Amino acid sequence: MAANTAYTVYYHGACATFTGRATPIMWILEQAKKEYSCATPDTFEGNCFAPPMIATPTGLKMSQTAAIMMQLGEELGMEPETPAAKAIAIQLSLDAADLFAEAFSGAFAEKTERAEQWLTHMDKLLSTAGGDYMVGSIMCYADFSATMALDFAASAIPKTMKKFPKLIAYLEKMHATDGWKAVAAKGVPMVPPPPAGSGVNCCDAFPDGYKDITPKEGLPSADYLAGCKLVHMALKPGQKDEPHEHPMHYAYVVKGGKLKIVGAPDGEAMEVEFAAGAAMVMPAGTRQVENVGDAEVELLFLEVGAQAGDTPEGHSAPQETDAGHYSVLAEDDDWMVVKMDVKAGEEDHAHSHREHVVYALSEAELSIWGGADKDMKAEGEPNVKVPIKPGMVLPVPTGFHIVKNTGQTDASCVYFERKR
Ligand SMILES: N[C@@H](CCC(=O)N[C@@H](CS)C(=O)NCC(=O)O)C(=O)O
Repeated sequence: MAANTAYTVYYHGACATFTGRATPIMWILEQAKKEYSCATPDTFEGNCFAPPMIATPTGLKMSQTAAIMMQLGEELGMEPETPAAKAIAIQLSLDAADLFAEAFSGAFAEKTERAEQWLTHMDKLLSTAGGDYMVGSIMCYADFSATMALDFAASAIPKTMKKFPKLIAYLEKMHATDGWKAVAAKGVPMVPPPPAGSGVNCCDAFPDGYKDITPKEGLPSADYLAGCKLVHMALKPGQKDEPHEHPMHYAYVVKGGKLKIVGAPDGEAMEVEFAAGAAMVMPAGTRQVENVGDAEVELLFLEVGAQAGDTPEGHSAPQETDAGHYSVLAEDDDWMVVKMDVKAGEEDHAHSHREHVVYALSEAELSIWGGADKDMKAEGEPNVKVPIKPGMVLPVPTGFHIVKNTGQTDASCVYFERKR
């Protein structure tokens, strides 16, 4: 019977869905052009606690990623030569295992300082190595150990990683190795599939805190707000929602407070003090939000889809015709968040809107004269009188109109409007 010359790597799902800590083992075996196969941990017969485990052609069976890498480094001729360099490689392999474990636990999302300390340490090892690699001028097994930790850091804490251009350049070099490329070609991610919350919208993930308030009746057209969702979020102090995903969205702070947002804006955790009346443009992404302040926080946001909609002919935006009544709080090329404040008895000039949705912040009575003629006179009876109260959502048609506050109290509204 022919001797078994192949290695076996035992790991979850036989490395078919994610390669995890088995990744550097696969890199080094590929780099050394060794034959190997992957198997599930339950088929392993040996005295080991947790995957990854390996079985080598000589019958050796072992676990612990760092120890496996040291063993393979020696066995495959990929360890440094001098005792001093060998010692540094051992340290680096163990450092990398610790760094990976901390990063993988998600702890860095909250402890960016700790993440930065780790990366500073790795950067120092590289800078003082006296060559292009972590332990000098020749690549060794510990470079693959370090690459696992740094690759993971680059995806988990990209913003912190960007502060270390030398580490990024080092990773680029490691990504050009045969070993790294051969594993990449398998198309299996290093970390398990996306976190909980991906693909689940906020209203389904946490109905206690998020309500879909997109207007459903009295719509100006059948395709009004197509692909958009107006959401009202209210989180009480101490309340934490479930992971969820947002498309691109635009937010307005109805009631301010302090939120901890995990996953924003770059996959890291942020504690943000939201001031009432502020607005912002928010990128798409997976989030989990906790109210870490002592007041209820209320946010309003419009999640948006593709751009669609008409621009009224001779468009005349109210923030230009009536800057005293209308101010743009946040905007990008596609949408804007606008605040309208019209005191009791005040009236604005004829102006026009693209598709927009209005949320009332105060109680008042708005009288609206609608019309396509921007020179029209606001005489006679208004087309509509709308008694507004806080929380009311108004689907207003695209086009020209004049607004007058015919109530006894000042009117405040916020609206989200397409910009093209
Ligand atoms: N220190 C070990 C950690 C091993 C480990 O945490 N393995 C994970 C998969 S990457 C596992 O499945 N652990 C199961 C367990 O600890 O019970 C190593 O670096 O290999």
